[in-house]
Amino acid sequence: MAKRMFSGIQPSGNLHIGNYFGAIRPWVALQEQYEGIFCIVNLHAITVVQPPEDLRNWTRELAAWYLASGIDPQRSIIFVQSHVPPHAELGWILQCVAHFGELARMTQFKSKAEDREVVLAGLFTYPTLMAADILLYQTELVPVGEDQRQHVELTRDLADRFNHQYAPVFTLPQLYTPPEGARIMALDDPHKKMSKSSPSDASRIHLLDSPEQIVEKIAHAVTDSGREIRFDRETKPGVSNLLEIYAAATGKEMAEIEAHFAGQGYGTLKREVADALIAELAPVQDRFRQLMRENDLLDHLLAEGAQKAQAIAAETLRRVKDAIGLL
Ligand code: ATP
Ligand code: LTN
Repeated sequence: MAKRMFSGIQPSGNLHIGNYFGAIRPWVALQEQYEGIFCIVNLHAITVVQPPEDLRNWTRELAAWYLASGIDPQRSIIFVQSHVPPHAELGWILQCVAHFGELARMTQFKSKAEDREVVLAGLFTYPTLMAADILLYQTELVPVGEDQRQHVELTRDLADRFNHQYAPVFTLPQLYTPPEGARIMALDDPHKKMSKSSPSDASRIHLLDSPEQIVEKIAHAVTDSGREIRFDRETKPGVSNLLEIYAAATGKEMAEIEAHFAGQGYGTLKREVADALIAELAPVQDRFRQLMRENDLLDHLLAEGAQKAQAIAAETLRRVKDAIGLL
């Protein structure tokens, strides 16, 4: 039997190229070797308050982006987290395995909590729900962007603790991050990660941006002092981010890219980065638009996906309850 990979994205805004290069595109490539299970994690999305109509739309759109990018529903399972109740159930149980202190150390929680006046309790326990997502499927590989490393490490710790405390139920998953595009930075501040929920639209390229918008946003991207085009995150964070985007979009090696841009100015670099992005995104955008016209097809695929996911998840949950002594 093929090894399994599991990953998910929150329907919490419009997708950007960080989500695409850091997550979705690696999933598509890994489908050749792994049985894929891809979740739309709407229960994670409500750890900050979302307008209901937006949540509904983003959920459908996310399913369409998965398919448009090349996730093959014949081969992989695509489903919505809230359609499969074992996620919430195991999420609770893992809250009773995790320690308060280890959740308090999660850097994503600390940075998200810092920005807001009201911090929901679910934002704090978020990593236990993510661990439940992964562990329900006896997952071997979790392909995600670099920012999720700490959550995957916690997942391994919780699985290992459970296995020793109760019974060996869970497989310990491995993290996978892609060689290029695992951490795309904000265009207006190369010290911050590009993110869906940042208030600044100019900070990110959305997957649905038009060629004109892409050219404009890249043209305004922050660069660095000096004129040299060289990959060095320390001293040239802005230029390095553009080079990394170029590498992700073209599949070329960094040494080749540096040689290509040697002696050129920032203007040339920006034009070529925009062109590479436009070329990579155009066919995905076409398929996305087509899929969004076929609501029935999306709903049908999501219902089918939920059924398949439920069958696997229910079996793990049964073993978990048995191990703990929940009658
Ligand atoms: P939010 O701002 O709502 O937290 P986000 O943009 O960080 O959203 P997530 O839904 O948290 O997106 O992440 C989905 C996937 O995309 C994860 O695997 C994550 O690691 C990856 N990802 C998110 N941002 C980036 C980025 N800037 N570069 C590379 N990968 C990213
Ligand atoms: N926390 C992740 C989304 C997520 C996820 C998962 C990723 C929820 N459950 C399971 C991989 C596996 C994020 O990107 N913010």
